[in-house]
Amino acid sequence: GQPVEIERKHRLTLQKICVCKSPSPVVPSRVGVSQYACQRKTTLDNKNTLFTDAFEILAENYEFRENERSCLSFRQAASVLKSLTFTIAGMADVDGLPGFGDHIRAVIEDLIEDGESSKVSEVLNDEVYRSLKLFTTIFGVGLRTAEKWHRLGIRTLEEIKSNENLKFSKMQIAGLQHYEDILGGVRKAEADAVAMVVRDAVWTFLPDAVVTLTGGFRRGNKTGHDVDMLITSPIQGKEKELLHKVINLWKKQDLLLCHTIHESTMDEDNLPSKSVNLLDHFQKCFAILKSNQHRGEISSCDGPHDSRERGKRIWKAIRVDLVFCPFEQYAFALLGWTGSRQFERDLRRYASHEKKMMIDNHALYDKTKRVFVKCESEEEIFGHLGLEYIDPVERNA
Ligand code: DCT
Ligand code: MG
Repeated sequence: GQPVEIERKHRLTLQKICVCKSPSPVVPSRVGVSQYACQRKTTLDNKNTLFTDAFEILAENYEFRENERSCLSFRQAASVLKSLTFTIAGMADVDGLPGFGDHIRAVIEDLIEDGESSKVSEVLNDEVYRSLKLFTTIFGVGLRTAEKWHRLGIRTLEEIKSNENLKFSKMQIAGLQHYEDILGGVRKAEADAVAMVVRDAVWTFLPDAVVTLTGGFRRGNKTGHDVDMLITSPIQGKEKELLHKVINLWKKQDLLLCHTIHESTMDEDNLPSKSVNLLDHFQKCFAILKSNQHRGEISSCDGPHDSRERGKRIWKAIRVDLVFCPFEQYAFALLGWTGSRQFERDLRRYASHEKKMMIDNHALYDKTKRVFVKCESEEEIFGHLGLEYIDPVERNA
């Protein structure tokens, strides 16, 4: 790729990115283990689930309590352990690993000695944690709503559903309606079937469109919580027309159980962004689709009540995210939407701290040369960042 002139629009976009600070001082790393996930290979073969499961519970609790620093420390530590090719058996194995401070070491010590951690048990028994965990698994329910419901004394799904004073968004109504289906997650075969339905719909209107399954499934996961689809068109600007056409088609086919559209905020850099909690400026759609359970394809058959009352589940509700990006940003969007979250976080941190560059889902900016670096593939992006290419299946940080 050739460096290109600074485009003001992109520069402003990049200035808004929050680059996470390293949660703990840099410790000399244990033989070759980098503090950055984008310099580690992390397959799905996690040899340290005992520790990483515990860390993820503690991190989530810190997230609920809005202790960002501790949350990140535990997520980073879990991520480091996931990349190891051996199982931690004693405290000496942890020496020199980047970011392993006293709090983290204490939890590891407990787990090595007793096979369990009192801190984790405490969290799992904590009433606030249990409520927030339960409520935030409902599609459309964020931390604020979950906290509010907990403060109102609500503790169970039944209490939510039967409370006549609560007002629900359309996403929350659908989230409650299809709670079990969504909680059950998505299998790879189901994701492939949904990907085909998305392709069919998109190609009806634009046969040249590029439609890619991203997220955890691109990293080789056998299951996931949703299906992430990235869509672009080599014909400039054509992708902009797609979403509304696809939605109308699916409505006619009776495939849509719920959808929310976020229009692109790419051209609104001069306005205060209304979408601070979204990770990029692309047009996107968060939807729940009907997926056929048996034939492995989306069905437009009966409604849920008819089929379920007869004991035959004809379809399953599946969470789908559609993201539409301009062709010249495709490589960045693909890299961003492939994840993992920790991998993305560390890619941004690495670019900023080690290379004086900024990367987001739209572009790569070289702060020294003051240019945007054009990239047509993920390989090129890694190259420009001076990183060895990491395959998607090794980005499970
Ligand atoms: N992503 C990110 N930051 C966010 C949200 C998402 O970097 N705040 C990226 C990383 C993964 C990708 O988008 C898709 O997100 P998810 O679907 O939430 O994650 P996943 O890895 O696909 O995992 P899951 O199996 O839970 O869907
Ligand atoms: Mg996903």
